[in-house]
Amino acid sequence: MEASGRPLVAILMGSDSDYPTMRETESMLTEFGIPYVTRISSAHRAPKKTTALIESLEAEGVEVFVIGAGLAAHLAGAAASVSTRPVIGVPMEGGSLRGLDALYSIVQMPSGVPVATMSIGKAGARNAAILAAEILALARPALRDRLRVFKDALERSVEEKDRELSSGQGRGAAERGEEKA
Ligand code: RP5
Repeated sequence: MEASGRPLVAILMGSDSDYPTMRETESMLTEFGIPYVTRISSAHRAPKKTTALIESLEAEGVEVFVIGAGLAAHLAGAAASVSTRPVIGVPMEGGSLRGLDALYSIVQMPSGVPVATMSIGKAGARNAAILAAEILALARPALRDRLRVFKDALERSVEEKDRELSSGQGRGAAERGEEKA
């Protein structure tokens, strides 16, 4: 699959202030070779533009929406109310409630309008890309192979950390200033 082909994933965010977090989604999609498009819209500040944008992205062939929003986050729910494609929501960290407001807003969808809600912040943004890849891989064996490679690498990284810890070279030892020469 070519990363530069027709976008299969649309990354939407409520504001440019969400971009430092949503770049994590972009990098993971790039790692999997999945073409994407990134846009800003706001369900609260620009509701008509938001609906039109989601409809046009769907008409252009986008298969999964990844949506980051903060505070009284409404963008993911708004997309899910318009689209029949899977919508994955990423709550932004920040504001007075440190992202709990966005988490509750995105996860507490009424019956009939599902949004797959990730964890708050950058981990959620990365996981959103992985979940999008897993959805797309249902019909794309080559992408399934890339996901297998990714999961195997993840497993190896844990083994490596365990080995480093046991040999006194791990991050914990380094933080305590006990690293062996
Ligand atoms: C939300 O309001 C956006 O998703 C953003 O997380 C938050 C704050 O937006 P700005 O005031 O930084 O534009 O709609």
